[in-house]
Amino acid sequence: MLIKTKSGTEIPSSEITPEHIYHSRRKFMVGAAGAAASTLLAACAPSSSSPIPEATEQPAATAAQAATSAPAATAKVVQISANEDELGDAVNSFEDITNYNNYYEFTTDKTGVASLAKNYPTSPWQVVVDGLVKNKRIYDMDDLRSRFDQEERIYRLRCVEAWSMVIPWMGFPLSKILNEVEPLPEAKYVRFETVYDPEQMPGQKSRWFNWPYVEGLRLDEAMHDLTLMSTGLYGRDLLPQNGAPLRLVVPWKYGFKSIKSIVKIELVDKMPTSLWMTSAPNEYGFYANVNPNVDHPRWSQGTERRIGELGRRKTLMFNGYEEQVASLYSGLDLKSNY
Ligand SMILES: Nc1nc2c(c(=O)[nH]1)N[C@H]1C(S)=C(S)[C@@H](COP(=O)(O)O)O[C@H]1N2
Ligand SMILES: [Mo]
Repeated sequence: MLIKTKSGTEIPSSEITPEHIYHSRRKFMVGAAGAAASTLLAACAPSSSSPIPEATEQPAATAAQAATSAPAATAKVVQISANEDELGDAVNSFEDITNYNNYYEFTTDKTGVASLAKNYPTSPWQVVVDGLVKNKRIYDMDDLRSRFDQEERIYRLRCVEAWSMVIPWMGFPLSKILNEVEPLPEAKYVRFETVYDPEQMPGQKSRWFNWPYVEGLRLDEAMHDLTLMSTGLYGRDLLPQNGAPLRLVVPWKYGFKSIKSIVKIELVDKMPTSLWMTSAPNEYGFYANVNPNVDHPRWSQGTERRIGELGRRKTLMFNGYEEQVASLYSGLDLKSNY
């Protein structure tokens, strides 16, 4: 690929710092920079309503609940280092990101998650990292925040339901945890588990799903620098609806891989079975790489609706991260390994 410089000359992208890395690796000072540098972005985004009926992840038989409207998030002052991603796509508003969510532990209604999750207690919180590792560990959140620098990563999030957003996450690469616990040679996959708390998570009383929510990655995917453990967005700690206090973000895969509110990370030798593989194995596979050429059995994956935009845009191979991740899948048939 050739990259145009400001002077108009073209240079091979291999000879310069990839723009993605330039944009996404800026270390971000949380709080300290103060209000002077903060950007007022949240209050003026277009509404996310669309006349196009949305696809839905749920098994076809599950009836969606009636939409209710959530109160708008109150915090307006937000702080990020750039308001677009490396492709020039605008970041979504704080309002959209915190009021249009998939979090089936609370409800299958995307606009109802924020109010139902609002008071979910996310502190204190511990994360167990065990399985096939040399050093088993239990981290608490303060521990994770102080051990690993928080950086900002502006990533596209592409839901398998064919809508998308651009989100300025805060967090640190998952590889930092993995390097600390030291996977044993037999470890081939990483399995993640969300908290199980049906008393406070009404959706977990639904027997449609095999709770708790589980997801998995191959170890090399988990070690990839793009794979993020997120603790915040827009320069603030995550709100419950976005998976506080700790969630995974894998930007080249469909959103359902990015599991929320993680309490357990386990290194294993066999491919983990995710909640979605149990619910609808013919629709949601283990890999779940964003791929416009492999349709969902019930809808096309060729285009998507960017929240806040009218019309649709083309879905990009690996959600636009092809250069960084395609080599992970050389020799793998992406149609059967969906
Ligand atoms: N535990 C858990 N994690 C989850 C989900 C969920 O229902 N439960 N939904 C997934 C789906 S389908 C998407 S698209 C993203 C949405 O993340 P967001 O609400 O922060 O945008 O979270 C993913 N992680
Ligand atoms: Mo999703």
